[in-house]
Amino acid sequence: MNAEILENLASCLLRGDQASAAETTRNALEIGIPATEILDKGLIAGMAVVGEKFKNNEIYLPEVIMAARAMHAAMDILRPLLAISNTRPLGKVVLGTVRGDVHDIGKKLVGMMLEGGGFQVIDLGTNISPQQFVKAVEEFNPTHIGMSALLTTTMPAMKDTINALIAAGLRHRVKVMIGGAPVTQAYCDKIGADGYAPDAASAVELARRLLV
Ligand code: B1M
Repeated sequence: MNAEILENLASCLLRGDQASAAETTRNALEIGIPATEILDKGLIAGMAVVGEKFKNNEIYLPEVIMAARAMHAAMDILRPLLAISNTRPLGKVVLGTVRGDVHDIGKKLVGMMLEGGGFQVIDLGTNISPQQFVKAVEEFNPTHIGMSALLTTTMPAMKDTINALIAAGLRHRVKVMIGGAPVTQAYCDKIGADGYAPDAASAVELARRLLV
């Protein structure tokens, strides 16, 4: 039953069906499937298939856009369940997708999980320039900044942002976390970020580790 409903949810993404994605998510919650399982085995699994089909030219950009909208519709329902309120946050994370990159699904998931893990999250959005990150560090005085990149062509903006923080004399004030499908630990070491996380749950562990 659980497997069936989660497969159903994944196929809602493939069809780009926002209404069914939302309804199936509600049904899954009603029958007691935990929000994290709905996320991992339904939505993220579904989006992986979308990515594979896109790569193989079996589907095209409009279908991917529709899939992303369906994913957002489902994530909106899960958000309050993943993000518990915490009166005294462990830390403050300024989050953004780097310059030139509009992918935001993974970044939003990271934000939700961080909130659920007790962090205050300031999500700057997508296509965030190094200067915008610097301005946000000055304005919000966060403990961490989190950068997401989904394109190999936009990964260098992570290094540019670190350079901009150094130039502004702010690098020592924040821990820099990076992630996104093409990002690796080796890249993190190469550009001098403080940590890399492969997925949203590990991003929370990393943020906690970097606090000490
Ligand atoms: Co685009 N796209 N896309 N896309 N897209 C990819 C990334 C691609 C791999 C598809 C493919 O070819 N198979 C490919 C990149 C190739 C490359 O660079 N190596 C690609 C391309 C080429 C493009 C365009 C250039 C296509 C075009 O225009 N011809 C274009 C670029 C636009 C731009 O950004 N300038 C483009 C556009 C789009 C859409 C707008 C249609 C849409 C994005 C909608 C949106 O986000 N609102 C889209 C989508 C949806 C995808 C795929 C299919 C799915 C991405 C996704 O949401 N995955 C993607 C294929 C794929 O990744 N398999 C693809 C689900 C999400 C939960 O996973 O984002 O990896 P992910 O996040 C994970 C982890 O990576 C990690 O945690 C998350 C949750 O576990 N993580 C972090 C992410 N950020 C983190 C930060 C952290 C820590 C962990 O710390 C701060």
